[in-house]
Amino acid sequence: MRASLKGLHVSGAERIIPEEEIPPSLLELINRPTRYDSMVITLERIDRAEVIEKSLKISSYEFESLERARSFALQCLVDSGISRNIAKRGIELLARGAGPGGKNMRGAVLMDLEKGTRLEPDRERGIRTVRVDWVDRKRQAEFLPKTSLTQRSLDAIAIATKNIHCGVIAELCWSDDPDYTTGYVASQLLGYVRIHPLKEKGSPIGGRVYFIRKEERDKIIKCLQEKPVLIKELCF
Ligand code: PML
Repeated sequence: MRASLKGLHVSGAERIIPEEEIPPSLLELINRPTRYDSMVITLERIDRAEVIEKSLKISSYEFESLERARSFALQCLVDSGISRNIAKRGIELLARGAGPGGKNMRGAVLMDLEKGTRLEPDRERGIRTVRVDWVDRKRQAEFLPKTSLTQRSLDAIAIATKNIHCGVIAELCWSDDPDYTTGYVASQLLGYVRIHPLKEKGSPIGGRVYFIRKEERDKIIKCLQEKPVLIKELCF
């Protein structure tokens, strides 16, 4: 599902479900964005998906200021194997809007972790991680009230888990929703590290940066866009 308001993207979500769950899922997705004037829903048949047993391991950190939270995110990227300069470049890029003219991109930036150059074929579109969901989303959602996680976290954890599975070395993300200020760094080494606040409340600027090895670009793009992946369980 993709929804927009006055030509701007406001919400997107994806489900991999058995056929009988299509009607309730449609209802859920239609009610997901609070405001929109246009919505596109696409249904596609998938015959087989790879199952990953556990998501990345989740941890959460709270900071009293944006500066401290961003410098922690920087350290997480460095600890994940990204050089300080390149990690800084990724944070600065997201902070000013990675698309043309400082706008948000529809998908993620692919950043060469050696040189910091951008590798996505289209800078407006970016790369979207699709075809990923939970084996039993409802069951995973039952954990949410016992934690600080949200439905949005559930989607983001699935995306980040697939990204790392596909060969992304580290990911940096914060939302373009002006009211949602929690973001994360994800990597094989650190897991899914939630960080609050990674942006100022009210700011509509957000997105994702995937740090990758240049020589793996085509293989990673194919995996992110084509390989169906289902994740069994949240890992705490
Ligand atoms: C988005 O897709 O809007 C970004 C979601 C970030 C989720 C962070 C979290 O709550 O774990």
